[in-house]
Amino acid sequence: MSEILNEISTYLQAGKAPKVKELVQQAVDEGISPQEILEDGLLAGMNIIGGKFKNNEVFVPEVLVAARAMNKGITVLRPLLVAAGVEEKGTVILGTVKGDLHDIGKNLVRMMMEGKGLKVVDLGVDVPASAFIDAAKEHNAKIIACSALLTTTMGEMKTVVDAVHQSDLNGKVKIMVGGAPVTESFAESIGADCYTPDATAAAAAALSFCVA
Ligand code: B1M
Repeated sequence: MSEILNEISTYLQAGKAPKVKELVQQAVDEGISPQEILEDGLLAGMNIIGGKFKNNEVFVPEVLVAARAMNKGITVLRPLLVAAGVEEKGTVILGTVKGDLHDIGKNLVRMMMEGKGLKVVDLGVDVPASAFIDAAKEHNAKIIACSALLTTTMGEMKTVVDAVHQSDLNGKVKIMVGGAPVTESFAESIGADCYTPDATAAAAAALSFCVA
């Protein structure tokens, strides 16, 4: 693999956003394909950070700066990828449910999903069920992903699941849930399609739904 792609991966892991952006531009100028820069430079680095995060070798701040560096690199590539007709792997509607303002974990989920090449429409925090549904229809999404950090707002996930089942999205979108108080058995009890305990696992599961 080209040395510059290794450098992109290394600087991304170190969270050096301006350097990553500069190297991505340099790689483009050297004639390396945008797809190769994305897969073997940016995503390779993000996958390493994701693995370390899962194993508690790095923590939230490191993941946030690495994700920021990845986003800087992607700003250079995005127009080229679209022009080259590289299809995004699928769209995810993501948000923290109604009544809940915690967004740090949700933001990590977003970054990890983007790191897998998924398009994420982030509705933010305090998102009512109707907004998840409207956005999924508008963006032709494959997944609705809900985060909740409070035992008092977990129940809102059932409202989202019920609303999807009663809409014409039923059977067309998968509903993923997560957040500190959420468990596998809770997810099953409300009829969600998937529970994952952390952002890395959420991104892997979302990708598997999108490429299935
Ligand atoms: Co709040 N808060 N908070 N808080 N807060 C908790 C959650 C709490 C456990 C603290 C405690 O009492 N020990 C407690 C909840 C208790 C409960 O319900 N059982 C609590 C409370 C009570 C409250 C308030 C009610 C306090 C008050 O006002 N009296 C209030 C509620 C406001 C509201 O939402 N309506 C409140 C407010 C706040 C702040 C605004 C101050 C701030 C949030 C800032 C922000 O998010 N921008 C805050 C914070 C920071 C916390 C703690 C300290 C940290 C949460 C966090 O960001 N963790 C938290 C205590 C704790 O967890 N130690 C606490 C780091 C983050 C990376 O983890 O979000 O769990 P987490 O995300 C993980 C996984 O859960 C998972 O992936 C991430 C990691 O990979 N994940 C998903 C998350 N979403 C996922 C979705 C998926 C899959 C995985 O698929 C879709």
